[in-house]
Amino acid sequence: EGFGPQEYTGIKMEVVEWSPSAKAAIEGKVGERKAFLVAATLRPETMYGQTNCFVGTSIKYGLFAVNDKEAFVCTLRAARNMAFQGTITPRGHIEQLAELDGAKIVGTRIKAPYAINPEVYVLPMDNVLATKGTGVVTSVPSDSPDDYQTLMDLRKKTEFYKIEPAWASIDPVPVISTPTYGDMTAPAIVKQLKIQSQKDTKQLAEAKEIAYKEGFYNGTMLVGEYKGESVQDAKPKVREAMIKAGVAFAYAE
Ligand code: A2H
Repeated sequence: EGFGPQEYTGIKMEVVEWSPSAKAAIEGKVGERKAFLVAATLRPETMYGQTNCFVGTSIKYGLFAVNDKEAFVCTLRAARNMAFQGTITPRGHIEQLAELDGAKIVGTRIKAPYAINPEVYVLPMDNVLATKGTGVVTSVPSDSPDDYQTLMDLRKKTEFYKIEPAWASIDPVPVISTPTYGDMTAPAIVKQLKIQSQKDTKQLAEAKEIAYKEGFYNGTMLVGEYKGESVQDAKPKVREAMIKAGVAFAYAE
């Protein structure tokens, strides 16, 4: 990471059906608003390949009013940033409608904008940082080693992670091709580095670095409006299109 602010894309994942415990926590508090989980990503061009979304089970989230029509689930820290960046209005003011523990959000069904699988589930991830982005991570296992390894861990131990097998059943979707790793870059690098679980954080950091460079500099889009274009060209275009469509926004920190 360099100096100065990191420019993320905030992805709006509308809640289709709350998990029972999240539903109880927000009952009567959302009003007429649509609720969204919001994920911060550096790779908006991969959103076609979302298969689920991750939260940290011991992270505290809030449901924050954005305006009269919308409410966002994210950390208080992120809501503050959004209020100063003018995403949450009025500028500089935040209204928390409800508090939500990460564990309670797991099992919520949400829309994944631009994804080939239009609806996905919220799942738990050990390595979500409360101090980065929104605390919500949209999962693209084809191109993110962390997302891929976590999804594989969850599938192996659904009881331990307190999830239903169906919530983790969507397979990685090929969205970008790279010359070295083919159309499933993250799984190939995870295999090459012999990563066994999401606890292998050192190797995962290395895998993330390799996947990011390979995808960004050598990747070609396999799907979507910019199919056949380089990732470098497609990335800003997908970002702008998503923002224009109202399913994403600029988020910096
Ligand atoms: B990226 P950087 Cl396909 N805790 O989005 C842990 N990880 C978080 C996070 C948090 N609170 N908030 C965001 N992230 C993830 C897509 C993606 C990402 C792909 C490939 C690589 C990749 C789908 N997940 O990131 O530390 C988000 O995952 C590797 C660069 O600010 C976000 O982008 O550099 C990325 O980490 C931001 O990480």
